[in-house]
Amino acid sequence: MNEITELLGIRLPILQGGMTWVSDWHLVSAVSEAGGLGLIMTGSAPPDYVREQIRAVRAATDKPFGVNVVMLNENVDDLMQLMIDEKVPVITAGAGNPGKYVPALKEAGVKVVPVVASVALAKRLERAGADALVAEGLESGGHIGDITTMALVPQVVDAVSVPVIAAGGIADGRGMAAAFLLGAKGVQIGTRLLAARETNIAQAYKDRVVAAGDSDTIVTGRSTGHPCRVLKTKYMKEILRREKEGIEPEEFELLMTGTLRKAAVDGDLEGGSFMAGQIAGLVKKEETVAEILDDLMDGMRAAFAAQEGCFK
Ligand code: TUI
Repeated sequence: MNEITELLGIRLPILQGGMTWVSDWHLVSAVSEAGGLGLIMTGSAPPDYVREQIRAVRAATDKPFGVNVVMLNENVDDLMQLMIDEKVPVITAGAGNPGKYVPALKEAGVKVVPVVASVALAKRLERAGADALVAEGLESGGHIGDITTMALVPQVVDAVSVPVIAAGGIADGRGMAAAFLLGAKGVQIGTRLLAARETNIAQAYKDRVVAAGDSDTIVTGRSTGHPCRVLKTKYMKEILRREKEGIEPEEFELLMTGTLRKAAVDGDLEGGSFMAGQIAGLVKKEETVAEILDDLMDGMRAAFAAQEGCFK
C-alpha cells in the first residue's frame, strides 16, 4: 500500500492510460478487476456513449474505476457534469487544463488526477486542488508534450507535494522500478495494454503493436499545436510529409478526422491513426490484463532485488 493505492482504493499502483476508442468497458473492468485502475476513454466521444460505458463498467465490476476526460472534447462541460452526476470515483484529464472544473468535481467526491506534461501546469493544478498528478513524457502514444519521462517525472515530483504517477515509456517492471526511483508513486500503462487480450480493438492494431520496434512511431500534428505519437504507417508518413510542406491546419484536421476510430474499430491500415508509445518495441505478445499487471509487479520486485548491495 502507498499513497496512490490508498487514495484510489486500488490494490496495485498501476493506472491504465485512457486510450481513445480503445479503453472501453471491456479493458477498463479487466484492469480494475486485476487490481489496477481502469479508465474509460472519452476522446471525441459524445456524453451518451461515455454514460453507457460507465454503466457497463459498473455492471462488470464493483472495483474502483475512472474516466479519462480529454479537454479537447467539444462536449467537455457536459462530460464534467456527467462525472458529477454519475459520481465517477476518479477522473484523469489530459490535453488541456481542467483547473476550473476541480472544485465542483471534488465537491461531488470525484478524485481528480490531471495529466500534465510540464512543471508549470503541475504547480497550477496542485494549487487548483488536484488529488494527484500523472506526469506524462513524450514517449507516450497519442497527444504529447515536449519533455521526456526521465526528465519530467523528478522535476514534477520536486515541484509538488501531491503524489505523482509516471507515464510514457513504461511497459515492464524495469520501467516501473525506474519510475519509482524518480519519485513516482504509481505508473500509468497504455501501450502494453493495447495488446491485452481483453482490449476490444481490431486484431490488426494489436498485431502492429506486437510487431513494432523502437523506431516505429512518428509524431504528427506538430504544425497544429497538437502533436500526436502514432505508429508509422504509409498514411501517417504521407500526412507528416504534407505537414512539412506546409499543409493548412483545416486540411490537416480533415485528413485526421475519424482516423482514431478507423484504427481501433476497423483496423484500417490504409487510413487509420494507430496511437502507440515508443515502448511498443517491448510489447512482444498478446496477454491477459492479469498477466500484464502481475508481470509488471514481479518485474519491479526483481529489478529492485537485482540492485541490492550493488553500490556498497
Ligand atoms: O491527452 C493525452 N493523450 C491523448 S488525448 C487523445 S484524443 C484527442 N482527441 C482530440 C484531439 C486530440 C487528441 C489522444 N491522446 N495525454 C495527456 C497529455 N496532456 N499529454 C500532454 C498533455 C498536455 C499538453 C499541453 C496537457 C496540457 C497542455 O497544456 C495545457 C495548458 O493550458 O497549458
